[in-house]
Amino acid sequence: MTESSGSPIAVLGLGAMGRALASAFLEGGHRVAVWNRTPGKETELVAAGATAAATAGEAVRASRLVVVCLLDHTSVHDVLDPLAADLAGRAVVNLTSTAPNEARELAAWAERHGIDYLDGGIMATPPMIGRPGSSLLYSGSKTVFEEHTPALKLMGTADYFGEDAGLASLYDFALLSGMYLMFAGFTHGAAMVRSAGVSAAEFAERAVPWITAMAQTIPMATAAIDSGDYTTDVQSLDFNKAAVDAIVRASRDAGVGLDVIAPVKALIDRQVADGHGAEAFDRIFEGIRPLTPSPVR
Ligand code: FVH
Repeated sequence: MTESSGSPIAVLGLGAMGRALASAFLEGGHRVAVWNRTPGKETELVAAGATAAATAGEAVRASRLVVVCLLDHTSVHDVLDPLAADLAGRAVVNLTSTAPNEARELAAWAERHGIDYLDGGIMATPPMIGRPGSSLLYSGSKTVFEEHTPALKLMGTADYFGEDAGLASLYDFALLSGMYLMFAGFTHGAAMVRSAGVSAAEFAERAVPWITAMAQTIPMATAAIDSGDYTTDVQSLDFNKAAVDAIVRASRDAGVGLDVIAPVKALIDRQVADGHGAEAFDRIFEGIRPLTPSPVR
């Protein structure tokens, strides 16, 4: 069974993201009850047709679907714990960023209280919500995902990863790790060229197409990482060690801190010291992977 387009939805938490989510539901034709701990953030939503609930419980009782977008795991418990009885039999979609084990803990809490729980990770900024490029990842209750897919799709693309409630945030945080390291790498490069008076804006004109082109080569690394066979006849770890050592020297000469590049050098050096210099760069995976990784599915 899927919900009707005008069905009521409660949105708990009206930070920048919660407001964007509530707007998307309103634009999609839903009746939306909104609540925030601190009053005042609901004004524009109410003008657009939302109902301001005096309490979180009031918003919950008006809706079968409850979307939660708060600061963190603790704030989710702060808000939901007193409402466990009201939430029983309803669907909670928690889009608050939580670590995977925190999402699993919330799913177990919800199960104990008869609440249908779907966890989600938002791969978008508030202005992107409901627009092309907005992607949301889900895991947990398949029933909730299937029943509410039309509403979920109002926020962005909706992908379901399985019953393990921690999987969506595992993907979320893994993707964010890549993003943070990419931005950190850009700032390192920007610091290097600043020594020659080049602005970050000018550097970005070169960096964006370069990083975009390099991102296209990521799939070439996956076979080695997934199989554990790092044999290569191009750009071995020895080759990369020479390159990164030169970047370290150039950074030092330019007066740039090594905080971003040093961990990359350390990962390469470790593999080379262990006798893997002839193998591919992707072997640095072996230096950081879980000691007992799950088999590749
Ligand atoms: N904004 C973004 O770009 C990112 C994109 C990816 C996903 N994140 C996550 O979304 C969650 C909410 O983010 P946000 O941008 O809405 O955050 P804030 O604007 O800081 O709003 C936080 C709301 O949480 C409320 N809150 C905090 N602590 C409590 C509490 N103990 N009890 C009740 N509510 C609480 C806060 O209320 P108030 O301060 O206005 O009273 C805001 O409504 C977050 O997990 C991101 O990581 C967004």
